Amino acid sequence: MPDLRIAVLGVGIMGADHVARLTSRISGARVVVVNDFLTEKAEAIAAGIPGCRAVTDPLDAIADPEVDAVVLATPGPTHDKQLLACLEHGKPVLCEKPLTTDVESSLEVVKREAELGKRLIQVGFMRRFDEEYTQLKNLLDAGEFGRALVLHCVHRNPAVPPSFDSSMIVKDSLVHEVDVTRFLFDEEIASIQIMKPAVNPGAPEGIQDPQIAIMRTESGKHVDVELFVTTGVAYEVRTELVGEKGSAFIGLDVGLVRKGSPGTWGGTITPGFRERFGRAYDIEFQRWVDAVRNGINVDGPTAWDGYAAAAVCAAGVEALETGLPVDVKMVSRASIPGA
Ligand code: ISE
Repeated sequence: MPDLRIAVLGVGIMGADHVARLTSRISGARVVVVNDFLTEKAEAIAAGIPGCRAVTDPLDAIADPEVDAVVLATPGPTHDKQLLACLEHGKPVLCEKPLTTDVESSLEVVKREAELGKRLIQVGFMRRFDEEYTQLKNLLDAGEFGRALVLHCVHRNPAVPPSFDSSMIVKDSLVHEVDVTRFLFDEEIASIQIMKPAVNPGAPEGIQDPQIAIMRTESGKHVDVELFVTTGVAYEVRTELVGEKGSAFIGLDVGLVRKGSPGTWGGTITPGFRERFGRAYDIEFQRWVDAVRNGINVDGPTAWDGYAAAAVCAAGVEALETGLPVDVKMVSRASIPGA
């Protein structure tokens, strides 16, 4: 079977990482086109890959007859137009989160894909491919914990880009726990509240950091998340599931533990999400490439999952402003046949 010819749109930190991954670790695929609004950057990356060229317009890259599938790592606000173009040209696409930046355009994308009658869009919620999350999900589905009741999560970043504001802690960071909750529990999130503890004096002026999110699923399960994105320490993502027959913890980051002098012991904490979830990204990409080559196109979170996450985050941003619990507003999945 010939290699899948991929266009990677957006070669910032994440996109460049995906180009490297596809070029060196993923089998059955090669990057034939790269695009970025910084054309020189795209050209420099293309120059380092045999048979790869830089294309200036992202829509031309999607339409290119020599491109079989697309990876979107462009800024979120450009996703809706690019996703619709992928649908129009029948190109399978792996779209980094968010699906789009607002609920309405996410729903539009879901509907347009459903009208086609075949799935083309996979959303890059990489935690679903992490070995610890997969293990937790398998144990839960096997009934090992009995009925799941509570999820306690910690999501800490050492730092975030200067463009980050309080609402991005919800839309860019909490969105992962939103997806993890839906993935583990197989149900929608019904409401969300955000508490605002005393602010970290080291956080940039005006940012509400940390935040505590409290979510409730449709069946009444409780999820709490500490979000703290300016710790100055390292990358920490922990999840504890509590069920009627026991509990389990993932994300302890326990690698090698060293004893040293004078009288200390310890190890290292993962510096950032690319290191912490590097293996998950590799698994995600290999499975996606295999799915596209086999004509299935999607093997992971769908456009619907992207829409559901957008709906919860929109309610989260409202909750951040009001301090009150906010109900999540979503259309029913059954109302869009094929979604
Ligand atoms: C970033 O965009 C990610 O997706 C990381 O996984 C998350 O930990 C971080 O908070 C986000 O800004």
